Amino acid sequence: MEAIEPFVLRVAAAGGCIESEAARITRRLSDMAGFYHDQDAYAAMLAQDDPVVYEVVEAQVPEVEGHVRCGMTILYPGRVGDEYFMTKGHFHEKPGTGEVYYGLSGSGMMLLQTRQGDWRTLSVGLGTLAYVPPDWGHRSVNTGVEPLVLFFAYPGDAGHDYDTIAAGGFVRLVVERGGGPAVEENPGPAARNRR
Ligand code: PAN
Ligand code: ZN
Repeated sequence: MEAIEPFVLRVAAAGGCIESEAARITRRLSDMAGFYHDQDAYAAMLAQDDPVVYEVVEAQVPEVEGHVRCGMTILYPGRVGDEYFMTKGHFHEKPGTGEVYYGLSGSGMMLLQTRQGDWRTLSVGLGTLAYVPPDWGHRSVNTGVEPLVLFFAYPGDAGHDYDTIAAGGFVRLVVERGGGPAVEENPGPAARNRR
């Protein structure tokens, strides 16, 4: 296994900041074509602005068995139509690899589903540990008004399969109804824009 020096990262909940050696990925609205169910709302919003939807700050840990990849996701508040800002979501490529999340600020939900279509939701946010068992696809959703900041840790060799979710989405959506979040059936690509 590749050896690295032990290290600490200073994690600041409010600013979502990890100092020292960390890679930062920024996902803007324009990076999320096809992910939101209301494609008209997506296009209209993008015509006005291209906000940052989320950032991932990840420690430089080898992507091999035995290491633990870790970092944090900063998911900003907002909506595309009635659907709250969310991460793309993925399955881990390597079967049998789970993940732990811990909420440092904000509030939201995690959508989970298996490749067979079984699904769950978890409340996540400040002070909540969310356990993603092996083989459950996962997506974080910010249903609050502050940034949702989540620390995460997962096996170094897990790998990421984005294609499955990009193609079919999750079977449930987290949408705003009457001022609060509701979990609804995803009408699917055929029903998009009919709502
Ligand atoms: C997290 C996610 C992070 C961003 O590190 O990668 O929250 O979500 P997407 O990767 O779905 O865009 C994780 O679950 N890693 O395995
Ligand atoms: Zn993951």
